[in-house]
Amino acid sequence: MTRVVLNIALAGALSVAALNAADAMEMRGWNIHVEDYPVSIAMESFADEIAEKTGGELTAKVFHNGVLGDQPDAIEQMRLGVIDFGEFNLGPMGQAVPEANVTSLPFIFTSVPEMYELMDGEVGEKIGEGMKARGIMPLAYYSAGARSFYNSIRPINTPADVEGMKIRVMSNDLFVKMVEAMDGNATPMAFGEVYQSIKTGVVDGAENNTPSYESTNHYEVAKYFSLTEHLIIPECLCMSLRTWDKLTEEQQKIVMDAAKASAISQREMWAEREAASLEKIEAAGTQVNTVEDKAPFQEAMAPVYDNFLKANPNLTELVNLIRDSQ
Ligand code: BDP
Repeated sequence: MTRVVLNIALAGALSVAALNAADAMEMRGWNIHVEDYPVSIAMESFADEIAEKTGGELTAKVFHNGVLGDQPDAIEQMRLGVIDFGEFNLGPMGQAVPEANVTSLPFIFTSVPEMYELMDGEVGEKIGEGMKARGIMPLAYYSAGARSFYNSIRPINTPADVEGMKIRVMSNDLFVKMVEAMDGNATPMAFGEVYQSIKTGVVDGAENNTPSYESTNHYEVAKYFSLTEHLIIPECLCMSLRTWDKLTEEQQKIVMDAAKASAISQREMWAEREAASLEKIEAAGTQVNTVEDKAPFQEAMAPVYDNFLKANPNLTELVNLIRDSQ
């Protein structure tokens, strides 16, 4: 008798467990960075909060170091719902979402705080609408600071210093045009290939923020870092719309709140990491030079704007929205 009762109870418990397992959903997330990077730490806190608030019904596993593929591929995978979420730079995202390209125009934002303010407001909303139309649900905007040029040959102080240099860029035609505007040779290439390419002379340099230059050890092979700060491109923690649509309203709210909270901490960690990275690269022998006069770079890169607006007249309004808020 006792045994029968126990068995029934056990069977009941098991079927509840089976039901929960069937209901529970684990989402897979893409990240290109190493585990101790501000983006990675913030993504982990996003995942922890989701698991905690849903009582384990919804979980998120973050795959760091780009193991789920290179960035442009991963964006496509996410649109298809093969990857559920990820943290993407709006540069490579411009291939899929034209609206995102406005943030890849050189010197479009004048400072990182200004970028935050605009991305948290109407500009971010407009770009987000573009993402949604292409299967991507934006959750929150992270920081990637400002990007500057670095190379193994010489410090860059004027656009003329870039002439003839082979520079790796992220995959987006705008960046090719940007380097060509200074008579440099641009090579779009995956992030993970840059170290070896500089080391073997396939390219002379690249452009990025100090935390990425430091975390990838590029400072070992390209010792001139010139603070041109020509691009301030936001990053997006976002989700496949296919995955988003599978969530209950309550889960969507939990995911959205967790994303927003993670962005606040990411931006704080970002500022700290920038300072720490600068210290580390200087100690390692990088020659960092500030670029006092950025006007010649802005002038040289101006045709990038003109050509972009000529090719995308429908985005003029969005560019003006940024300009008018400055
Ligand atoms: C880093 C971005 C990352 C890009 C990388 C790159 O955070 O998303 O993949 O630059 O240059 O700053 O490819």
